[in-house]
Amino acid sequence: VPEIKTILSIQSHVVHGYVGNKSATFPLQCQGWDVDVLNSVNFSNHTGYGSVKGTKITLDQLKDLYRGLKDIGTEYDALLTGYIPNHEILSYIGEIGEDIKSKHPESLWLLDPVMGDEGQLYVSESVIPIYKKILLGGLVDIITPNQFEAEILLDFKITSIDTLKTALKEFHTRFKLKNIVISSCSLPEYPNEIITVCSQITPNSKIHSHYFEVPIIESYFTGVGDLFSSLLIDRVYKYRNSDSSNYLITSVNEVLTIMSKILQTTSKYAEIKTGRKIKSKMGSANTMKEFELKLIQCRDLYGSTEKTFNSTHL
Ligand code: PXL
Repeated sequence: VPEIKTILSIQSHVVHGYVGNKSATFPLQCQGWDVDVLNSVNFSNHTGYGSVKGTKITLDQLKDLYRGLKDIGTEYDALLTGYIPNHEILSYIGEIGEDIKSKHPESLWLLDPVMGDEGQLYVSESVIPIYKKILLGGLVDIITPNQFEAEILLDFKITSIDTLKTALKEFHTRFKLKNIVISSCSLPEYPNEIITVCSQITPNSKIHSHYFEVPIIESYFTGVGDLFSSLLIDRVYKYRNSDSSNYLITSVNEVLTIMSKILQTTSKYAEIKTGRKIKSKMGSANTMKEFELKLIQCRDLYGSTEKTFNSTHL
């Protein structure tokens, strides 16, 4: 009988579409994870539609649910945390992380500090100091900020390969983080690509950083980061004890390879349905619907170990 791993995933729920837990759960299940799904919000759809209904979890509700999980004795091999709308909830999720890690120090915590993108914050500003506090607590194994989120956590702008290197060093030294993946960076040195960077501390305490140049697919996708972190936590969990100096690069390469196919598939379906190429974020709700990630159509991809990207030492 294949071993089933257990993960607690704390992210958004949307009734329609694929962001947050709706984006992470199915791929994780396909990879043999028992996913305990704790929803930080219960929305009709993602916020990019311009129109959204629903509710956010309250602190009391969250405490109640976690107490319920403790009462029945749940245990986890991994914890995945994503979009958390406010600082009280985030603070308590910090405590949940501490609780899980105290029971199983070897469990893996991937924290995606979802705060915004391209200069725009889409959570309350009050979460910023709490994210910093959680990271300084030393229990998070891997973070996956985008460029904007990395800049917020470090209080400086990433504008070049040099400042990117400084950013990674700061994450490793100030926040004592072992693994960092900056999922998407736009740098003037690479006008036609998105840069994905991964950096890890080797067993002899050296910083090992690599980047991948990922061709930009001009379109409008949402939930991409959530899918990325779900595929990544699976790979890192599987590979971290095998090839200790390179597991992060291998993991990121496999995830980028799958992501690239999913985005191409999503784009293709959307173009066929709408009859045109869509490159801007401004769209009607009907167009937005066509750009929901094609996670079901792509169900055979999640286990792929293909690696089509080249990494460059930073
Ligand atoms: O993918 C990030 C995300 C998470 N949760 C909700 C969102 C979004 C992005 O739009 O709207 C509710």
